[in-house]
Amino acid sequence: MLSILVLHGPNLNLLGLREPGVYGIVTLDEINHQLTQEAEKLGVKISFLQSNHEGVLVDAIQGAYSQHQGILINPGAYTHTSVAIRDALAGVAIPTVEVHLSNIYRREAFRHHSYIAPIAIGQISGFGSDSYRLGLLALVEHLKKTL
Ligand code: CA2
Repeated sequence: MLSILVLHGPNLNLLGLREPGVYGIVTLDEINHQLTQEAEKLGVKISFLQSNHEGVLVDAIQGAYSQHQGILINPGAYTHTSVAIRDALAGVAIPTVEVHLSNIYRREAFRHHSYIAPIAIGQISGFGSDSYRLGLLALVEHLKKTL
């Protein structure tokens, strides 16, 4: 069975609890629950990790090698800063889909650049919590076609 690792970056543990005007009212637990249901429908296994620490995310990506066939990641603010996360994803060469709750291209200029996008299969940005569900679907479709 295909196994997907979902990674949530810094501050995403605050979803639904702070700044609902920007990021909505859905909590991270609710997003993970929706993804678990979607994964069941798609017939794939799914695991989750949220961390506020860049090195923890790098370790999780390295640990995914030969354990997971796909990575779904919202790198949060590390999207715009982290060469380390990009290098880890490129290093393990696990097909990755990048997702964002907000449309990063409608926001401040510093959010328009992603270090992750060039090494990802693709990016889904701007659909709130649906970005994760759409991203999982795109990732699993891609894996089923290519593996
Ligand atoms: O839109 C996204 O998903 C982002 O990855 C969210 C990041 C932001 O830095 C990226 O530019 C775009 C921020 C996540 C912070 O989440 C919070 C949630 C509730 C309260 C405060 C922060």
